[in-house]
Amino acid sequence: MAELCLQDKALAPIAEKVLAGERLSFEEGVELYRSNDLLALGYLANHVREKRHGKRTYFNVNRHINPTNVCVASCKLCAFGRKPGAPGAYTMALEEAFRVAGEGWTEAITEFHIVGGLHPDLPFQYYVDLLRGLKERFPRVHLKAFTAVEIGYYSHITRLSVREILSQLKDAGLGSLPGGGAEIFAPATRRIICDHKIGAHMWLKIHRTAHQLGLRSTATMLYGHIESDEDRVDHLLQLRKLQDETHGFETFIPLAFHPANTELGKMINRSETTGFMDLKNVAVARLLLDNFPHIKAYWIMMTPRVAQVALKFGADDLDGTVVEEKIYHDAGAETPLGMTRQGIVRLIREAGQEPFERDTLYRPVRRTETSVTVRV
Ligand code: V47
Repeated sequence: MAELCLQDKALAPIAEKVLAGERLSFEEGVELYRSNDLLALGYLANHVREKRHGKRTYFNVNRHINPTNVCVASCKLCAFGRKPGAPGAYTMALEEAFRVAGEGWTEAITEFHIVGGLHPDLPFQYYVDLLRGLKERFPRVHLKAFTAVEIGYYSHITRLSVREILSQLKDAGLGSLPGGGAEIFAPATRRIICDHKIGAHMWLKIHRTAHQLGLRSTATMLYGHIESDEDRVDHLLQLRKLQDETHGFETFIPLAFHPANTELGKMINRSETTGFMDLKNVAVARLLLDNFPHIKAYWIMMTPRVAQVALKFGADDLDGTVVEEKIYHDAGAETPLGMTRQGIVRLIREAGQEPFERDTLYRPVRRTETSVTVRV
């Protein structure tokens, strides 16, 4: 404790617990969010991060693919979804999706991150064929695809169980689930920001089922809109509880709300989150989610500058090359659409840390001039 100078004395008992490796309670989580002693939060979160990972910072070379933005839901938080036939609405034919997947191939991508809208007319078979076709063309690329919200929708339109949907997608090449659609679990807030989405119970059930089928997944939380400190802590502790049960989550990613072009942005008339809030969310997540191996700084959402600093506030993973991002850029993000491998490595090195290229399952990726291998 000698190195830690607390400005907020209320943090002292929590700091003792963190340094002793003890689990924090709901009330202590709220206390962390209420505190403005950002450097103390960062010190404690970095302590936990370094105990787990030392100076190692993970990153991956991935590509996002959004096969359609047509969506039957009208979530107030979203600027990406379009109604059928509306200006800017698009749906990729399978061949087009395969072509898009191959663009930017020089970076030797190890992961496709695939999410899209809830399309009213595409049959479930489209998604099965999409995965199967990608796997045939890019057999070594991991397919991280479809948020729990999309999985729930496929179950709804086919009347098949979640387990059956996930099993069919797994057979077609699904490797893991991304963490989108979690937003905020607290029902009163969730009803306002995304009343058309599945509820918390269903989101958690889908991830639980995926874990039972041997799939790994990630989890997210959307902050910086109308949620309270209690909502955030409740969200994180529900994730922690499921992780105690399944140990299937690899990573947690705090996502900052981008208000431009969204109904919610108009309602709350608030600008984007600040660096202070972004760093606090990374640090508190690292402190509360004691059973999550990784905390990711998603530079697209928090800017490369803040994401780099987040590596000293609890984050151990910097996502990713991305190549072409749509969800945040439709909501006004001014970050680039993607970053090179070298750009990511530079951010990590200049933070005094050691870049470690991983695949989706955190296995090391080794590159030579002509080949890329994943050590299993
Ligand atoms: O679920 C949508 C969010 C998520 C907005 O799993 C918005 O590794 C801010 O989940 N402002 C999709 N956020 C992205 C996502 C993700 C990103 C990176 C890595 C991983 C992972 C997952 O984006 C949605 C929603 O929470 N979102 N609209 C908006 N206006």
